[in-house]
Amino acid sequence: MRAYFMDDIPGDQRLPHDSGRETSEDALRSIGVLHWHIPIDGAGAYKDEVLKVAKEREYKNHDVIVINKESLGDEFESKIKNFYHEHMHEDEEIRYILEGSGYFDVREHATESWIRCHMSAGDLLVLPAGIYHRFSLDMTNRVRTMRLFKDEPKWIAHNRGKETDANPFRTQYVKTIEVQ
Ligand code: KMT
Ligand code: NI
Repeated sequence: MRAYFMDDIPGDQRLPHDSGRETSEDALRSIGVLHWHIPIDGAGAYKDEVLKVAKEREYKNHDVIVINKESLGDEFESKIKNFYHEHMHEDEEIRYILEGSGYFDVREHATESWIRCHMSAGDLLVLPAGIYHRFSLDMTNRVRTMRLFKDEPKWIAHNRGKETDANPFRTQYVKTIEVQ
């Protein structure tokens, strides 16, 4: 995974938008974002490894989603739009890339900058509850991802706005990162 600050140049969300400013795993950790690389091996040991992380963090469910035009059909445009709308969840979320690549953008609270995490097969990302983020395909237009859920496999996104800013999970997140 490569993580860097995005540039502010308008254009296709699937382009890299690379400002050239790198960020570090430490900087990501300071906003509650964790990354592991668990290589996909033919024997399937990666699965045990991912599920072990999930169990340690008390996850109960997971699913696998293929994000591309062919697999999502009529839902493709609306899904892509919703994923890229800045949002947060009331649960922590884990995403593990099985095939292909894509971008998870996370908002650095102190600077309001977007940090772009370019994830590819074997990358696992933990996004804390309450962090503003979004997802985009890259120019390859396809990703197969395991989504791990603390509870039922539902995907409730709270789009950024006044109401979401006051959501207790959001205010708790902001408090947690500010004391560091
Ligand atoms: C999210 O929470 O933004 C997503 O799950 C995006 C789709 S998973 C690649
Ligand atoms: Ni999300």
